[in-house]
Amino acid sequence: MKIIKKGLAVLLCMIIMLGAASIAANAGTISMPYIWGDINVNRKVDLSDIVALREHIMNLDYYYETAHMRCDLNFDGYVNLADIVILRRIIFTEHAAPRIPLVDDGTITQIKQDWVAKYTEVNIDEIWIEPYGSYNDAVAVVLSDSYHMSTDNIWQDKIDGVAFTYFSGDEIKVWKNGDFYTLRTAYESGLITKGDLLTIAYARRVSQLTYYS
Ligand SMILES: [Ca+2]
Ligand SMILES: [Ca+2]
Repeated sequence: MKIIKKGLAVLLCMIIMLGAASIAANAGTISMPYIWGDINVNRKVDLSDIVALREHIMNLDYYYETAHMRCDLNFDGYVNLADIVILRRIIFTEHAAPRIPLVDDGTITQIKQDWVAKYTEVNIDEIWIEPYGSYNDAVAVVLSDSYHMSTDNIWQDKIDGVAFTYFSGDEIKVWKNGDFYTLRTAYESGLITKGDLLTIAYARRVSQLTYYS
């Protein structure tokens, strides 16, 4: 099972990296390959998804599996009745997916420059960056470069009830005014709100699932 876990981690890591361009191009719209609430992956959200979600609850899988990611609609790391409540709201009240606030190209370049100045010696073009939205000038991102290689550790951080699964090396950071913070520090120090945290969790889910759709 451990080998399978590691294989999945590597695969998901690759998918996250492949998804970078996609999320940047599509952020702010709802026409994404991953549709919030589409549990059975038929590109519609309807009663059949409630059936599929109930089936998943009866047969729980490991937390990092894609089915579990699709089912965890409130991003708390669990799949249970609370997610059915959200799904019913999505279906019956047209409850919309969180909107990911766009990050402009100039800000992306600035974040890369600040990252180089503080943490690495690589050329700015060698930095891979995936934005998860801009929140009152605080920008959530995943950054990597050849000096910061990922490992195959999987761990989960839960911040005020919002779960983030990390494949080591792809932790979400928050940039503001040239400084970088962990997501937890950014939230606990008031740089981002609980609502922002949920949107960031959604953006990450979109990233992780985009190439499975
Ligand atoms: Ca569906
Ligand atoms: Ca949940």
